[in-house]
Amino acid sequence: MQFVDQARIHVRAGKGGDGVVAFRREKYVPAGGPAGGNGGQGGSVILEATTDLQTLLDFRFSSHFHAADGERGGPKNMTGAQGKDLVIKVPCGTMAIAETEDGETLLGDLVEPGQHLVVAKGGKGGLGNRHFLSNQNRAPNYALPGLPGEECDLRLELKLLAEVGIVGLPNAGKSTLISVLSAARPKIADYPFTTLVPNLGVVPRPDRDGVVFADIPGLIEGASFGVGLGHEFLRHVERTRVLIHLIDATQEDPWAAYQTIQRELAAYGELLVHKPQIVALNKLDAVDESQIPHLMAAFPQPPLLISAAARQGLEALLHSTWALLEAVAA
Ligand SMILES: Nc1nc2c(ncn2[C@@H]2O[C@H](COP(=O)(O)OP(=O)(O)OP(=O)(O)O)[C@@H](O)[C@H]2O)c(=O)[nH]1
Ligand SMILES: [Mg+2]
Repeated sequence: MQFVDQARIHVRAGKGGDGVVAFRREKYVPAGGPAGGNGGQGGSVILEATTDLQTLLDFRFSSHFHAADGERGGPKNMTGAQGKDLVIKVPCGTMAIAETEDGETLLGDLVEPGQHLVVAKGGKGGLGNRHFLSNQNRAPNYALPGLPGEECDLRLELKLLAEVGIVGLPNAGKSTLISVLSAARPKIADYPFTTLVPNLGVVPRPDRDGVVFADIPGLIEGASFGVGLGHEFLRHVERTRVLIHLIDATQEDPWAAYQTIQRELAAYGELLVHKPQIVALNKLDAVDESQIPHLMAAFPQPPLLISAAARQGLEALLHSTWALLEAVAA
């Protein structure tokens, strides 16, 4: 599936620095004692949750992450410098799952902004020969190498897909809408079921983080019972906070179209049909102006009037969306 809410990365922590063998050399002291320092600890790879990111999109372009190695110990009992940790920012809501031949292990859930999760621990530095000084051995001439850092394949999963779900019958213009509001470029065509999987787009919001919108395809009559593509995607609708219900105003009975979708949402679950919703009639550019009052009269609450293709009414639509998001957050 083509969701951008999953990413695979490889993480490798730094190797510990080697311990060293060294002896003190001092004036007037013929045979100085052991003085080889320990190696520094390798850097760890750490995930950090941030509200700056909404998707795992960035990981399509970089997928290998290595933290720095620790440095070798030095003479005069000097411990080598620690390798720097590598901090990878991920959106809040990201789950980190380690994938091994034996299966999968959930390493953790990054929920709160600033939360950290060590996904690969840096290797321990090796002990220098100074550490092995004892009464039995006054001049140990061995030291230990640093240990390798942990390494693993990680799957990142972002459960919180989108805050705003765009629902509506096939061909309503959902993909067109997300394409004019965000940088997403889904396929658009004048036949139903053009979109086969939900498209995500980040829609900029003034003075705030962008908001992830999802174009939820394939909802038709019977979707809640598994007809069409829609059933699988209703669970994504479940996770959104508000819905934009888009209706093609050029079809014969827009109100019937609205009710079809409402019935499917209701049949899937209480949660969906009671989700706050903005109703928008689309393709107003293709409707005869004299028809508009008649169209609107069918709806108990007047819907917003937009044209995604002609980019009309979008400001009002976004304005209502931000207000509704604020209201549900309060
Ligand atoms: N005249 C007009 N046509 C529009 C508008 N918005 C979308 N369309 C057209 O309607 C058709 C369907 O648009 P899509 O964006 O693919 O619709 P969709 O809801 O994503 O459809 P599916 O992916 O098939 O469910 C395309 O031919 C669009 O060009 C609009 O505002 N005005
Ligand atoms: Mg589409």
